Amino acid sequence: MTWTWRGRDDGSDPAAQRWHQVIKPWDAIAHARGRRHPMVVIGYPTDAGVRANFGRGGAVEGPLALRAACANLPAPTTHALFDAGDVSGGGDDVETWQRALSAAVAAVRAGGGIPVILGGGHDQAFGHWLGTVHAASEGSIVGCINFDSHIDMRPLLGGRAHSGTPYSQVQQWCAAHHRPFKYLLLGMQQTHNTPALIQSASAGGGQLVDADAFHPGQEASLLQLIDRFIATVDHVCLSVDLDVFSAAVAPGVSAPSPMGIIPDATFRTIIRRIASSGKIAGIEIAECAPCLDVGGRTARLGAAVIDTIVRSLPLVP
Ligand SMILES: [Mn+2]
Repeated sequence: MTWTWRGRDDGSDPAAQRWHQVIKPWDAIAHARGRRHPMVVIGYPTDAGVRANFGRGGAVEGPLALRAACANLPAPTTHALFDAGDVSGGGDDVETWQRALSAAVAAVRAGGGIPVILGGGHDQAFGHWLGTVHAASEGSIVGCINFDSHIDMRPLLGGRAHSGTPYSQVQQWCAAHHRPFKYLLLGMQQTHNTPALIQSASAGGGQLVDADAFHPGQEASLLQLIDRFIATVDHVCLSVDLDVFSAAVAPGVSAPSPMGIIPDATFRTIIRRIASSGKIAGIEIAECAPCLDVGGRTARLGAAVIDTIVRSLPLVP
């Protein structure tokens, strides 16, 4: 389905404009030069990976709902906004979707943009990361920071990817190419991951931070841990799976989290710290399923998270 950007209009004063008034179609060739810090929306309209993972479908409509929720956000004063459209063509084949996203991300990176991926099942995280690696200079280290209640390092099912495998795929790619695997998970719920999975992910190089760490008393040590992780990588692919949040604020996901984190001041401090690192190569919002949502609150939360990140991105000269 095609989306036409539209929304509230308070006039053409730059300080009064919203996303829908300033966002332009992305053309990497035309925009590669002369545009400062472009942010480029890419839709990942599939829940094939969610269904292959025995989850509740609906994320296929996520990009549409997230675009609608972003339309009325205040236009950033520091970044030009573009929309590269949706990737397509995968049918039920998750790896085909991942390859299509990887190509789209690499093209945006080559054009000097920061992709803003709107999902879609969390299998998108592998395409996001792989496209970033392909566009990055040889030998640079691309790390993953993932807000998620699930580790998403489960084994492939019959050799096939699904929404629970993106970071297993990153790990396997790194092992096959003799590259360091850099993965930081924030907001894990013990309830949603087996002890075997927690053990194997930790042993395999994943750094897992429990949702209980999102507490004002632990904020300083969590910020330190994040700073230390970021210092070990050249680029960060930042992913926010909306099921990291409590089902009360994010009901519109395949696998809601009754005891998930809330988007309070501690969460905002954490995500601003990551965004301000200067190493963000791409941003993604995963698992937005509008048909499971309540009054659009999950899509609005996804848009608010994007807005919070974009406001904290430093201006790279
Ligand atoms: Mn996930």
